[in-house]
Amino acid sequence: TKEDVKSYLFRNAFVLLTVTAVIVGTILGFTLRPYRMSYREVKYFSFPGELLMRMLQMVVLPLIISSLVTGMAALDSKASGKMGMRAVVYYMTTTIIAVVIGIIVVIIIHPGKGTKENMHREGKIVHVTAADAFLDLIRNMFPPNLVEACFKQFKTNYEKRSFKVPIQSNETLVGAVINNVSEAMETLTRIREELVPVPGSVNGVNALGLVVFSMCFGFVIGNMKEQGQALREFFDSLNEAIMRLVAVIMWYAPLGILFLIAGKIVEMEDMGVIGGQLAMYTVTVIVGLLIHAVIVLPLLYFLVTRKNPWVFIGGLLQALITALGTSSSSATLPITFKCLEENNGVDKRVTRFVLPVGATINMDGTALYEALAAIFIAQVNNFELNFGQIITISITATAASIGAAGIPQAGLVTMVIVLTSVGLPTDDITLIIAVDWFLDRLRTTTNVLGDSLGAGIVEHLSRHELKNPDVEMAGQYEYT
Ligand code: DAS
Repeated sequence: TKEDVKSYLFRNAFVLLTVTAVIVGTILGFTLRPYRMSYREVKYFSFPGELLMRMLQMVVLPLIISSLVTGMAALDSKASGKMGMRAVVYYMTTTIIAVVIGIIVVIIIHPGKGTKENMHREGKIVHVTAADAFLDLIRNMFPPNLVEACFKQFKTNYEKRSFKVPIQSNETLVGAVINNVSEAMETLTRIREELVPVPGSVNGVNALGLVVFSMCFGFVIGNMKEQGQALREFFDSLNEAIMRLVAVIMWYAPLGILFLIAGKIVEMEDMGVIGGQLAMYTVTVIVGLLIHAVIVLPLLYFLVTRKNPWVFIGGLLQALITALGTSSSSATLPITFKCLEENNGVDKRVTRFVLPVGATINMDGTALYEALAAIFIAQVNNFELNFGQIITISITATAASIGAAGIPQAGLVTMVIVLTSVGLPTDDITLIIAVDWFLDRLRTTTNVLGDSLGAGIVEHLSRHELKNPDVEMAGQYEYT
C-alpha cells in the first residue's frame, strides 16, 4: 500500500539519499571536468564536502574516548578479556588472509611486467626505517601528555624533532596573509607535503595513545564500585550526547559526500598518465580487494554466525559509502557506529568496545594493498623475491596496516616500512601515487567493512556473556 511505501522510503531515506548523492556527485563531477577549474575554484566547489570531513573529525575524538571508557567499564574483566581476545583473533586472521590474497593476485596477474623506465612518477618520498617507525608506534601507545595527544601531531621524518602544524602554519599564514593569501595557501600546502603523520594517528591526533589510555581508564573505573559511579555516568552521558550529534551530521552527510566525490572527479589527473603497468596494477588491487570484501569476509561472517551476511552489509551501506567518499576510516567511525547499532542492532557493549580499536588498528584493505604494491614494485624492478622475502613482506605489511592512521592515503606513508624491509627502492612509491587516491577509497571501504563484520562476529561469539548482564557484566554499573 501507499503507507507501506511511505514508511519504507522513510526508513531507508539515508541510504537512498546517500546512493543518490554518489550518483549525482559522479555526474556533476564529470560534467564540470571539461571546465578545468583552478585549484582555488575546486577548493570552493568542494567546500560542502570539506565541511562534512570537519564535522566527522570533530566528533570522532570524544566518540573514541567516551565509547571505549564506557565500553570497558560496562564489562567485567572476564567478559572484556574474552571479547578482546576474540576481536584480536579476528583482526589478525582477517589481516593475514588479506595479505595472502594480495600476494597471490599480484603474483598470478603479474602487473609489473616490463621495466619502470616509461612509467610516470609523482611526488617525493620521505625516508624512514622500519625499526624507527615500529618504535614510534609503540611509543605512541603511551602519550606522555594526554592533552597534547589530542592535538595535531606531525613529524618531519621519524626523528626527535616533532612539531605541531597549527602553530607553524598559522605563523606562516598570518605573515603572508598581509601580502598575498594565495601565496600563503601554497606555503601551507608545501609544509603539509613535507610532513609525515605520526603512526597510529587519527587526523594527525595520536588516537592509538588515546585508545590505550581510554581502555585502561574504563577498566579501572569499571572496577571502582560507588567511587567510580560519577565517572561512569559522565562518560556514558558524554557518549550519548555525541551520538545525538552524529545523528544530526548524518542528515548532512549525503550533501557532503556529493561534493567530496564531485570535487575529486573535477580535480583528478587525466587518465593519460596511467600507462599499461599502472592500469594493470589498479586492476590487480581491485580484484584483490573484491575477493576479500565480497567473498572472504561475508563467507567468514556466514560460517561463524550462520546469518545472511548481505543483510548485515545492507545495513552498513551508508558507512561504506561514507568511507568511499571520505577515504578515511576514522572519519567514517561515527557513521559506522550508527549503522551497526541502529540498522543491524549490534549490542552497544560490543560496538563501543571493538569499533574504536578496529578503526585504529584493523585495516584489511590497507594490509592487502601494502603487500601487493610492494611486490608490484619488485616486479617493475625485475627483482626476484625469494620465499623468505615474501614472508618478510607479509609481516611488515601487517605491521604497516596496524600502524597506518585511518586518514586518506596513510597507507602510502607506511608503505616505506614494507619496501625497506626487503631492500626495495622507496622512491618507487612515486610510481603508484597517481592512482593511489582512488585505490585508497576502495581499501578504506574494505577496512570499514572488516571492522563492522568483526563487530557482528564478536557479538555472536560473545552472546553467552552478553545474555547475562547481571552475572557476567560489572554488576554495579547500570548499562543503558
Ligand atoms: N585511508 C586509510 C583508511 O582510513 C588507510 C590507508 O591509507 O590505507 O582506512
